[in-house]
Amino acid sequence: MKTYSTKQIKNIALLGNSGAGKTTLVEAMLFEGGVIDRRGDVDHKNTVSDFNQIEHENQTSMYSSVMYTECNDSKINILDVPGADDFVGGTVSSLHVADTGVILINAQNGVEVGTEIHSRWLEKLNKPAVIAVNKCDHDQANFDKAFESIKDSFGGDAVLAQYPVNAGPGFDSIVDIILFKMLKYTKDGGKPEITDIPDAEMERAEELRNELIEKAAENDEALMELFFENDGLTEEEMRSGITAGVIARGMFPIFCLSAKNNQGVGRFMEFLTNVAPSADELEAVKTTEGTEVKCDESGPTSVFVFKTSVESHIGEINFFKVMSGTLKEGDDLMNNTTRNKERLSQIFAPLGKNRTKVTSLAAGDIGCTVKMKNTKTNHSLSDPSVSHVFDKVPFPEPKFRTAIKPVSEGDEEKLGEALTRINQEDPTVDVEYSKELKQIILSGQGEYHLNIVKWHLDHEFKVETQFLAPKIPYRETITKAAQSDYRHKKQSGGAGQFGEVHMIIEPYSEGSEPKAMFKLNGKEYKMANRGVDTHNLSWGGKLEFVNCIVGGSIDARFLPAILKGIMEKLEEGPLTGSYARDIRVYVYDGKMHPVDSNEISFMLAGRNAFSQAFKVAGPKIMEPVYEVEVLVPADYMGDVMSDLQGRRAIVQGMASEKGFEKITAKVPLAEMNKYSTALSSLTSGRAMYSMKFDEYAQVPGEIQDELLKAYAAEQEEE
Ligand SMILES: Nc1nc2c(ncn2[C@@H]2O[C@H](COP(=O)(O)OP(=O)(O)OP(=O)(O)O)[C@@H](O)[C@H]2O)c(=O)[nH]1
Ligand SMILES: [Mg+2]
Repeated sequence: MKTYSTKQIKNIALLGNSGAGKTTLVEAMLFEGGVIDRRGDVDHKNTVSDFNQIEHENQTSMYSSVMYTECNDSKINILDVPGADDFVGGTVSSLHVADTGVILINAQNGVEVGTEIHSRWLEKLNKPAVIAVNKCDHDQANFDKAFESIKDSFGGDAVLAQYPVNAGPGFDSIVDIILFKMLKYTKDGGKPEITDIPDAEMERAEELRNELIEKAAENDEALMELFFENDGLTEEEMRSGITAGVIARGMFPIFCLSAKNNQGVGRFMEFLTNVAPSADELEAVKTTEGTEVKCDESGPTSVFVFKTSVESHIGEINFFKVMSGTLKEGDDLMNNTTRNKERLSQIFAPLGKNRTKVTSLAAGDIGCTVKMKNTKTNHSLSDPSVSHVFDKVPFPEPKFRTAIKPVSEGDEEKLGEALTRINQEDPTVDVEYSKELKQIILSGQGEYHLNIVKWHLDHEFKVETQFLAPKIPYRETITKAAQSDYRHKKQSGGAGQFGEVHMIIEPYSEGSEPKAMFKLNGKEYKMANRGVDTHNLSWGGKLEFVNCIVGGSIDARFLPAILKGIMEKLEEGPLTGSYARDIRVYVYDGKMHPVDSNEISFMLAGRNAFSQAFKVAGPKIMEPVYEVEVLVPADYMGDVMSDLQGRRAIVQGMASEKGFEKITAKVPLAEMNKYSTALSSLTSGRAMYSMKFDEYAQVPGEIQDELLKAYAAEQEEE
């Protein structure tokens, strides 16, 4: 294959709800571009894009895949993504490097929840988009209704560039507003016969042309003037206006297709090559340090790796976008993320599970390579003369968690290795061995997502596993001040042990200052503050240690031992054995023995004094609370709200957003178990949500009692 220059390269991500026909459209695009000579079919499990066994079994895409096709002396890199939100990782990484999103809409259903989710991502990443209504041949196709739903969702910026004359089983003709012609196809599609627009369609076509021209001119003042001067625009002028409109996200032109019958596909590709922006037409990408990197093929080479996959027989394949310069086979680049050198001895244009060897790739192009030593998703590489590091793919936070363990005990290590590999290929799968919970916690985007992970473990890694209910990482803290003293004394032959510690503990909160005086149980305690140490605890929260020793009652050299004793107790809170946090300790008095005092004695005295004080300081269990955002169609609002209330949610706000109601609430993690499944069945899959950790909050009294009972029972069992 020849090396295409930056201007000849268009990177598109195919987006839209599951079943819209993205993978089918890829087949038609590759066929039209002469890259394949026979179109495969999702139902026959022989498409270029869906090449994984699990995708064949489910007849749906689960991973993003990258292909190229050629048309009009241009190269179109196609990123086909899964429509199901469980596999959103592949969508986000693809969108990160795409320059235009093509939103495919099923003419049967119009805008669906997957369409909404993908358009929100496009908006978030500020990427231009065009819309294509597919399945115009389907007997249930209803183009006008689909168009209405597009208008509801995208507003007046969605304008028709084409419409089908006869959507439905006999579909064969499209009126093309830009060409101002009619395209007529045979049953097998391919090249259309181009005819004049028939009289019966003329009025509608002229009206739409005016709308399109007005919209195209809206984003370009000079064009607007031309439009008024000449009472219209030429095709060439219209194209530049549409490009400007698309780049500014001020315009979403709509096309129509039958991907299955290869109707409208060639013309759509031609449009993409003429009008979709190339990478250098978009705002220059900035490095994490804020340096602008021009997408210029003559600049220093830099690439960004957006995807890593592992293929049997080949090993790791890294997919990248050339961010600047021209990458040549054999180039030595510096991995600026890991600071090791990499040689890209062979470079390829990816084509599903295959690839075509190339000698160079210009800025803006997408390629892949094999046999890199230590390079993975999200790494930036460059010519050593620059050290660009690009922003990472903004993968969403996990929202579904489960505990996982191997069925046979000897498989722990194998499971660990397999999960590490899975995480490298799909960064939205999170694995954590929690020492605290004594569980391996697997998190992902939904139950379906994690079930597919389990399938890979079973079938590819041959580790049989089971899912268990995940434990909640509770915390313990105190709610009031308490005093205690403890003397540790041991005198049994040989060297003795002696240490005595007096302390007061109180709740710590951010910004609060140590007190100078306490009145507890009718007694006054003066605190002479001689130094404060604030420790950030690795499990969150703080411990503040205030040295109030006067008159040398305890030697300064024993203070670290006292602190160590307290820390030990913090790691295993007295209520449920969970980590404790947010406590201030004042050590204000004590006693030493001239011979027997040593570190061990003070560690034990400190630990026991702290434990005693903790128990009378109004100890409370805290639980992690997440900020949850739910987007739900208005009809389901009531059901979703009452479900949330049943989950102890505290609703923070409600707002309407593009036909959806947005609920923001704080919900305890303990109540979010299997929420993705519950929400989906409550709303027939019409809602979406995200969640992120917010804070630790005290659990209500009755739940604390339950947890204490459960812990006591657990202790008895052991
Ligand atoms: N009638 C008709 N069927 C189509 C058309 N395009 C795709 N299909 C069928 O629709 C089904 C789904 O197509 P896919 O290409 O897998 O859809 P997708 O958008 O890739 O779906 P996901 O991978 O699940 O996101 C398959 O059975 C296709 O054969 C079309 O233009 N007309
Ligand atoms: Mg697909």
